[in-house]
Order: sequence, then C-alpha cells, then structure tokens
Amino acid sequence: MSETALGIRSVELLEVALPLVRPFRTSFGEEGEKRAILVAVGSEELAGWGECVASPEPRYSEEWLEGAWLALAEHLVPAVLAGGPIREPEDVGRRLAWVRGHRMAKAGLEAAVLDAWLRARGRSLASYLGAARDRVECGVSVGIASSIDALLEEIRGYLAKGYRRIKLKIEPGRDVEVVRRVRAELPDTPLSVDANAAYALSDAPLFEALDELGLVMIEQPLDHEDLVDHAALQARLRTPICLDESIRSARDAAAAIQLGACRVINIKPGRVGGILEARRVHDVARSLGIPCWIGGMLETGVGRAANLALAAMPGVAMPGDTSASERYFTQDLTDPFELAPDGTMAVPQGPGIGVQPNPDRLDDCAVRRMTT
Ligand code: NPQ
Ligand code: MG
Repeated sequence: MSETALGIRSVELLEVALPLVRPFRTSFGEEGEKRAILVAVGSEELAGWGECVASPEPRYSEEWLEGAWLALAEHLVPAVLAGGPIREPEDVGRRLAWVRGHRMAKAGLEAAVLDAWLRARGRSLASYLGAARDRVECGVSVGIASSIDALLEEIRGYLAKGYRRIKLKIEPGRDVEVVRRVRAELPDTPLSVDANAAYALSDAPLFEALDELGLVMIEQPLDHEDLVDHAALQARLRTPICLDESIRSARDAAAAIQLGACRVINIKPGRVGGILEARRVHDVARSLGIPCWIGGMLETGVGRAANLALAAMPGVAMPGDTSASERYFTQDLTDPFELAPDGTMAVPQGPGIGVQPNPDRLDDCAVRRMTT
C-alpha cells in the first residue's frame, strides 16, 4: 500500500459480449446482447478496472461502442499516459479536459484509474465517495413487453424478489393504457415510467393523464437535449419529472434545477463523463434540495460495483436501477450481485470497486483486446 503517485504501466481495452436473459426493449430500440468496453489499467502488481457503457449503436446518446474504442485508443489513453504518474484521481479529468464530449469513453478510463489508485491505498470507492450506508435500496427497469399480461407477469416476478420500485419503459402507443392497467393491478407498488425522450411538449395531455396514476416520477419524457420544454411540462404536472439523457454534467444539473425542468435527477457516471462528475451532480442536486438516484446501463459487475458505491452517497434518496446481476445475465463477469429479500443490495467494501472480473469469464466473453 502506497501513498505515492500511481505509475501506469499499461492500459488494456477489452470488448466483451454477454447474452441478456431476455431482450431489453425501450422507445429507442431493443438489445439482445450486452456489449461493453472494459478498461484495465496495470500498475505494479495491481490492476484497476473500469467499464465504458457506450452501446453498439448511438441510440441512447450520440456515443457508440466503436467510437468510444477509437476515442480511447487514439486520444484518451495516450493523453492520460503522457501525463506520467497519477497523483490524485482528478488528474485524469484534467488530462482529458481538452477532448470535447466522449463522456462515456472518458468515464470508463477514469473509473479504471480510480480503481487502481484506490486499490493501491487499500481504500474502497464507497468510502472515497463518502458513503452514508453499506446497503442500498434497489429498483428495476422493465422493458417494453409484447402484452400487458406478459408485462404483469414479469413485474410480479421482480416484486417477489423484493425490488422496491418498478420502472416501466413507455413509448408512443404503449403508454397511458398500459400504465393504467399495471396501476389497477398493483395499486400500492411504487411505479415510475421512462420514455427515453420519445415525446414532445404537444403530448402534454398524455402526461396529464399519467399524472393521475400516482407515479413516483416520469423520467425523460421529452427530447434528450431539451430543458426548456421540460420546465413547461413540469409546471403542468404534480408528478416529478426526472431527467436522465438531458443531464450531461453538474452544470446541466444546476441549470435544469434552476429552470424547474426536473424535480429528480437520474445519475449515471457514463452519461456525465465519470464517477467524479457523478459525485458533483449529486452535490449540486443535494445542495439545491433535489433527490437523486443512480441509474443503470445494463452494466457488467465492473460497472455495477461502481454504481453501488455511488448509490451509497448521502444525497441518493430513491431506489436505483442498480438491479441484481441475474436481472440481466445468467453469468456475470464478476461474482454476481444479489438482491436481499428486503430489496437492498450490499455496497462492495473491498479496496477500489471491491470486485474483479473472473479471468476465465473474460476469456469466454472477450471479442476484442488491445494493449497500449
Ligand atoms: C435508462 N437504462 O435509464 C437506461 C436506458 C438503456 C436500465 O432503463 C444496452 C445498453 C441497452 C444500455 C437499454 C435502464 C440499454 C442501455 C436502455 C440503456 O434510460
Ligand atoms: Mg432513463
């Protein structure tokens, strides 16, 4: 264990592919397989691990896997290596600040360096982030289903496992009627919806209908780059609007809150450019009295571990999309994350993110590797 700077000897990029237990359908598309880039930072005896959440196609945001791979290989990794030993985790963001955008790619690299830096100090990510608890409440995100009966069966399965909040994905044509049916069958279940930016302000009457259904929140109803229309919509609703895609930084979070564009914030480290910026979003929301929670991008155990550490921060006031490994994968890359019957999950307490990918599983799932 050393308090000296972290020398990085090598950086490996691995593209992994894991089958999903069931296809995941949203308003922007369907995924049958999870692909991700893992970043492994090697130093002395140690490795640090990070996950880049960019998916194969630029549907959720403009970033996509191949673009993130190139950004990492050609710009981000060389820029971090060129700066020499890492004295503090903020060095990564400073060395990458000249690169516009590419937040998911930056986040994967920063996460790996931060993991290695913390492991060298024997310190957990949760403790570094000022964790307020050692277990976190978990919700689950449910994809758009082929029928309401199939949807209800899937939801009942998750409720039986203990999940504390059900998030229904909606899209035009599969919205109010579906949610009304689910609400009628499950009158006391904390329910939310996520539109992934599929609607326009002219759909306000539809959201006024949803407003009658006692939802915990309505996530990202309007355009992924909009704040102003969200503010107009929020003024017409009692149900809090939660922003996901529209919040790309702590600066965005402050603007959205001041405009009245949301009353809740979904924090994803990939979307905002890293774990440290995710903490800044949390700090902004907390200081302005806005509850936040930690979202998910179908992460493998590497990204999931970091999300659980973030979910332990004191301003995280709602259950996250930090679901169990088995929600998405028959076999994770790490030891599986499991939900307790009370709907909580343990926050990893070991050094760094507290888990490591299993080398045999990596061999099975890796489809591409590159070492710098
Ligand atoms: C959201 N996640 O909150 C996202 C969107 C999402 C858990 O609902 C592959 C990779 C497929 C990332 C589908 C959840 C995905 C993905 C949806 C992210 O909006
Ligand atoms: Mg969302």
